[in-house]
Amino acid sequence: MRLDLLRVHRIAMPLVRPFRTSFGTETERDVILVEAVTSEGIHGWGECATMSWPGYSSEYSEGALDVMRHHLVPALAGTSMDPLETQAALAPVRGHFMAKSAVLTAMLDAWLRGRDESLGTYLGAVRAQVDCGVSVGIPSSMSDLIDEVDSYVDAGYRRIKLKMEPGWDLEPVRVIRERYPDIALQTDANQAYTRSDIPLLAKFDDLNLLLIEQPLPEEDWYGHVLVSRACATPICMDESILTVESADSAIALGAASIINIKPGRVGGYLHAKAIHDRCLELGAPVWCGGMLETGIGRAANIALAALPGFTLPGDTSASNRYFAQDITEPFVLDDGRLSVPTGPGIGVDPLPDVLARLTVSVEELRVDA
Ligand code: NPQ
Ligand code: MG
Repeated sequence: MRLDLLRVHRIAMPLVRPFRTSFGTETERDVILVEAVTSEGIHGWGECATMSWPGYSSEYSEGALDVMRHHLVPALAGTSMDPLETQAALAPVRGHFMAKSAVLTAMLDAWLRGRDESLGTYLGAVRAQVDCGVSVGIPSSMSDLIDEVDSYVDAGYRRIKLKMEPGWDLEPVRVIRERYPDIALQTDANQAYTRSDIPLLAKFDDLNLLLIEQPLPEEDWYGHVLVSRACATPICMDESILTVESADSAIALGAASIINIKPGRVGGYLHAKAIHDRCLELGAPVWCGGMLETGIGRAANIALAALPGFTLPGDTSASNRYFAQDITEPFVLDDGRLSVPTGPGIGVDPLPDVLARLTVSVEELRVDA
């Protein structure tokens, strides 16, 4: 089985409500779906985690498309569909993890469908359902925050994450902690603080949080060591972690004690599994992050989150957290959990009519033999 072509679908997904973080406000998810078509006519799907602009990290959708067209697809010429071989073929291209992940996942999905094996089984899932958390954006008022958190608690989410930034941090977290004394609660700053904010970050110690995620800029490793020393609350890294070695360094240096694994950010599911394996050896908990994925990316993330080291609830929310209409059959919360898909590959497909309705453009990237 060989790769014939990659079909790149650009889709515009309206969000059910604006999602504000310390880096900006998103009202629509501009999604790139990669469809791998093999010589046997098998179709596999991968979702690109990029946003339309480089606000979360330096990667962004037009950049991902450019590197796919000019560097990733040409590098795939002559390779088989074997996941280790496709990953090795892209390794000479530095960075561009989200673009690589989308391409590799589409090919992995097609390869697994050809073998009639699910992604969960292939990765080593040990659970049929995963505990789900939800990420709450920065709202326009405290009463909006309370209403939104109430709705997620009522929906059964097993952990709440509050986005924060300077000026919206200690007070809202304290309000939610007082309203829900026992709920699993954590925060995410998306790099919005500096070393001079360490005394402020230490004040969260009174609020019994699971963790504080990525308080400082992604490059500030020693700063995270200082935060970790000053805070009893565990520090988790997201944006800083790109490879097994960066995860290993984070734990060894004491920059973080918990790792957020996002398959897009680390270049695909094999790399995500490798980071999981290393953290499991080190005894460091991991959890599966989210990038507002449609059902395509969500399905694969849920399979990953079923691995044994994913001991904390992930940002693997139900479809309706973000979208009134998902591109696949919706993922629906059941007692705060989602079921790991059991079908071949990622186990889900785009709904053809929904895909057609939301598609902005389609481009075919051919692989020379
Ligand atoms: C995080 N995600 O953990 C991110 C960042 C994030 C679920 O909190 C559009 C596309 C908007 C991707 C906003 C969650 C986004 C985005 C935030 C990712 O840091
Ligand atoms: Mg984060």
